[in-house]
Amino acid sequence: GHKLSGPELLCQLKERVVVTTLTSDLKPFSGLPWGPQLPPRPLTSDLGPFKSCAVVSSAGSLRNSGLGREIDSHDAVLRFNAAPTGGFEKDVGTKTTLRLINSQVMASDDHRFLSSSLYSAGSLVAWDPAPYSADLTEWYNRTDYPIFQQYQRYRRLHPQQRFYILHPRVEWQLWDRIQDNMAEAIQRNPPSSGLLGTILMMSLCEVVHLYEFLPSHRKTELCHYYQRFYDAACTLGAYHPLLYEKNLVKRMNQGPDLDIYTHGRVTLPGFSTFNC
Ligand code: NCC
Repeated sequence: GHKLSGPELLCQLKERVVVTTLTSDLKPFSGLPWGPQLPPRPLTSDLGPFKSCAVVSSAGSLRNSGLGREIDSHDAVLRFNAAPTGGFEKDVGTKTTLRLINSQVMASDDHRFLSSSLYSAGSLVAWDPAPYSADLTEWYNRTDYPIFQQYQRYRRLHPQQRFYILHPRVEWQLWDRIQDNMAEAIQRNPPSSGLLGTILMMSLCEVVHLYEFLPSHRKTELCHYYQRFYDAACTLGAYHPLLYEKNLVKRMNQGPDLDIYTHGRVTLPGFSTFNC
């Protein structure tokens, strides 16, 4: 069929992906004893709007990028999972406004989610791969990892920190946009944290800069900038439809192609800045 242009794709995302987080008034949470631990309002009512934002992928190609100062110059910075700033400031900056974490990170012993100070900067947003057509109650009863148990524990230990859970509908509304814009059938797994975080920032910011989501000339098989582990699947995808996500982002990029090559930088407009 007809291949959508960048602006048309942006409009589809704006109109068909409703970025929101769980609130304490939603069923089944409203009827649960711990339900009031959830925020009363969604993240988009509590945070922003920001002028300029950075989304820092965890890619190995950030190593020796020297992008830290540029990343810190943004009004808000989003990081992922266990990606640290300490020891990597020159390349990834120091500021953390938001951290998007998958439920695997929350649950695995390796990441010491409940006790590590890595997670104490900024606000947290967690997500868990929900079944495609599940409602909240079905998902609640069979999450991939024990996201709700860990959420309750973390809230008790860190009651002052803002902590949201992404509404699982967002995953599949975004997945539908990817599938609709690809000729072949893609795996029915949710988008990566990288694309989920990008959409989140597009609903909070006037302009969003992604770093090393589309790899620069530093492209490497090094998986993360913070770990000595090599696997090309980190950049190209295995479980997540990452290659398709990157194809969409490339089409929506409003910055020069040279920015990708030199800085691994993509520029996307915030949803509030364009009409469809
Ligand atoms: O690797 P991960 O992602 O934490 O990276 C965050 C986001 O950065 C982008 N990325 C990362 C590495 C790379 N070489 N290129 C990239 O473009 C991706 O957009 C990615 O989403 C995840 O999406 O949550 C993921 O989490 C890891 C892992 O669970 C955490 O890092 C905790 O250890 C997943 N890895 C495994 O399950 C082994 C990964 O598949 C996706």
